[in-house]
Amino acid sequence: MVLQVTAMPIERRTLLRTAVLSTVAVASKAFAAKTPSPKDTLAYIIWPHDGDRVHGAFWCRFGLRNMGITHAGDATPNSGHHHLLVDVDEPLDPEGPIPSDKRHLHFGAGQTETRLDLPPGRHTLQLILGDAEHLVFDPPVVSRKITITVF
Ligand SMILES: [Cu+2]
Repeated sequence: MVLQVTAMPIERRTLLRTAVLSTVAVASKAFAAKTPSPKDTLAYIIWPHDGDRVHGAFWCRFGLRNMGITHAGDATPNSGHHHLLVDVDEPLDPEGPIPSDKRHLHFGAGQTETRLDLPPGRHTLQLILGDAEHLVFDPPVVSRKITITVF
């Protein structure tokens, strides 16, 4: 098989490679088909504010403009559920679902607030909306990342 390819005129090999590459590109594009988010959507953290100092456990309140909140698994257009990223610096995998662990909190019941009890020190908080399958929207609906200090 390899010998046959090598024996081909160069033009033919290039064509073949191009065909294979474009098939891969189409496949990954189809796989990456994302749920669209409407224009002018805004996710934002209502409370606390960037730079706040909070004492002990606190309520974090989630804001969302121009889209609705629903539970995980519901694919109603223009709606999703909140995720709160706590001290997450690495970018999310744009193809995969939002991870679920102590730093990636899912609010699949449609919650718009949560009580956080973080250890003393500086922390970052950022909201990102996920679709029915916990995938990021296109374009992503993500809040500004805020930094707070717990004491
Ligand atoms: Cu989720």
